[in-house]
Amino acid sequence: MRRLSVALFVLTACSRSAPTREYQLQGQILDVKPERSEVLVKHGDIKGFMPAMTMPYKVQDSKMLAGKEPGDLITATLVVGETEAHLSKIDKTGHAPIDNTGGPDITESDILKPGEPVPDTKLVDENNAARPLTAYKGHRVALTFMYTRCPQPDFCPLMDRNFAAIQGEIKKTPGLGDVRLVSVSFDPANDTPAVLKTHAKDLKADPAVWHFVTASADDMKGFSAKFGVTAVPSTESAAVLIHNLSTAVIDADGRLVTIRPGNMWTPADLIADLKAAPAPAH
Ligand SMILES: [Cu+2]
Repeated sequence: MRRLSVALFVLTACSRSAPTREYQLQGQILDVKPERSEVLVKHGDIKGFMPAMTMPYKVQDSKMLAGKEPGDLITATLVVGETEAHLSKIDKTGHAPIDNTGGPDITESDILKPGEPVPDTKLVDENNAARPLTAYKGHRVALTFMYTRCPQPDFCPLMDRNFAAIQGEIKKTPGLGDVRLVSVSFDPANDTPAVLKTHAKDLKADPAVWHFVTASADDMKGFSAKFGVTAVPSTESAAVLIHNLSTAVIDADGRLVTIRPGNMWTPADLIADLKAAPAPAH
């Protein structure tokens, strides 16, 4: 009996999730997006975690954004989990005009709007071959962001599972034969073409349909920002990135149809977006 209770205790201790950490930040709200439960904050150094930066943060509850406006000065509590970060508390301390000097890292105006041409970057695929987005002219494209080391099952691995399901769906739907899938890794330091190739094989990605690409760290930062994606190493481990997610549908002329932020969409949602995008002319 005694032995059993010891074993149970060990099991419980092992399954406990990784601890979260909390930081205080001071900054200014630049934009409020209640529908995305997101707020764009320009903040000072977060001691022990992050240098001064402007980036979008998820809030624990969109109700926290009621009455908040661009220009509000705030103090906030940032909760950092293993792979995600969000604000759990926001207190308004004042209001000031927004000073646009100093180059924020991502602003709302950086993020592509529907109808805009998706800019290209030097993307390299899992065969170490150049794979520019211009090569997809004439194809509707679903593009998502991920990295292969992601430890959070409902983040990047979910994007992989969703794309695998979409690959299956487009193969059996005659009207979707032109669709191509592109998974973009924002972790070029680890996700070399060889690593991406193994990952693609593990997912049974059909090389005719689904490609895995990455770019230099600099190019990737600018490219992912267009989709509202940021990825910064966690302080615990350089192998773990604090990041958000974004999945885009691009039409056959290379223009953005829609962006689905986060992980709440389903393969059926994306298939509907793809069907709504005009099929390429033959
Ligand atoms: Cu991830």
